[in-house]
Amino acid sequence: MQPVVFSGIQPSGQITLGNYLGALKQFVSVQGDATGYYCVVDMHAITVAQEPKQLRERIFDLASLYLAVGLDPNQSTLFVQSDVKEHAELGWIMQCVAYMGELSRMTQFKEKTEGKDGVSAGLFTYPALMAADILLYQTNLVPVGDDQRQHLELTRDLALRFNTRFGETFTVPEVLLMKEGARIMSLDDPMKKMSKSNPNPASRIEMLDTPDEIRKKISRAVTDSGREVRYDPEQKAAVANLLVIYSAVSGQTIEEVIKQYEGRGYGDFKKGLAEAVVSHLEPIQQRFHEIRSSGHVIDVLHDGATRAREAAQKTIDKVKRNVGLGANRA
Ligand code: ATP
Ligand code: LTN
Repeated sequence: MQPVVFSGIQPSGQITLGNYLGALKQFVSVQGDATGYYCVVDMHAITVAQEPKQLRERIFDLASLYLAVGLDPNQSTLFVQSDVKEHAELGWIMQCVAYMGELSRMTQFKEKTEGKDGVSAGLFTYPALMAADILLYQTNLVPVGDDQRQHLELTRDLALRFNTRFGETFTVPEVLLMKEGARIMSLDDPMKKMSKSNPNPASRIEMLDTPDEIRKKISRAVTDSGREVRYDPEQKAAVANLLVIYSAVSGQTIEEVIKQYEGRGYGDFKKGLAEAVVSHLEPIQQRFHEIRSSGHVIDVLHDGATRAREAAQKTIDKVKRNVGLGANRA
């Protein structure tokens, strides 16, 4: 049997090269060998304020990008989280399995709330909903970026706790991380991860940036002292990050890239990198615009939700039976 793979991305901003290299690219690379479920997690997005019209547009943007990078709706199930209400249902049950203590230890929650007023309760219980997303499909593997590792650990803990308390119900999933690309850093600060919600747009490359925007951002990216292109994540974190990006978009190994720039400075290296990114993204962008304007994505998402619902219902029936919920005696 093929492994079940599940992952989700929030429609909370413009998708970045970090999201692509850490997550999306893995979705495509496992596609032939897995039963894949790829979700637009809109209910996660509303844990922080979203403008309704913009949210709806971003849902279609993200789904179109799923298709543009190569997810094939005949092989993978693409859908929107809120279209399958079993996510909310199991999300609540997982909130009742998760402890306040473990949720308070989540670093993403700490980072996203630091110095903020009006933090929603949903942002706090967010990892319980994420666990529900994954466990509903009896998932074996979850391709994500490095920042989601802690949430995955919690998901495993919750699955094990549930199985112990209520009997074997869930498959305990494993995280799938890219060897390189699991943590792409900001262009303006190699100590921070590239993020779609960073207030500085120059800190990230967005999947739909124009070639000129990409060239400009890369030419302004911070580098380290010296002028030698060398892979040293400790001493030369900024250049190491650019090398990881170069290797991922060009298909060359890091060693090959270094060799190519031997004896040449950062200027040449950045120019080469910009062209490699531009030419990697160009066909994706072209497909994106075609798909986005065709309206085809609505049918894909409806069909995906129907298929996802079928799988999710099986799990939720089992969960309710094992927990003792509802009026069914089955
Ligand atoms: P935000 O920064 O607004 O929280 P995000 O950019 O982290 O959002 P998510 O929707 O939370 O985006 O993440 C989608 C996927 O992309 C997740 O699997 C996440 O681990 C991965 N990801 C996000 N940023 C990076 C990055 N800089 N490098 C590698 N993977 C990343
Ligand atoms: N929490 C993730 C998004 C997310 C997810 C999921 C990822 C929600 N549900 C299920 C993998 C599997 C994030 O913030 N990147």
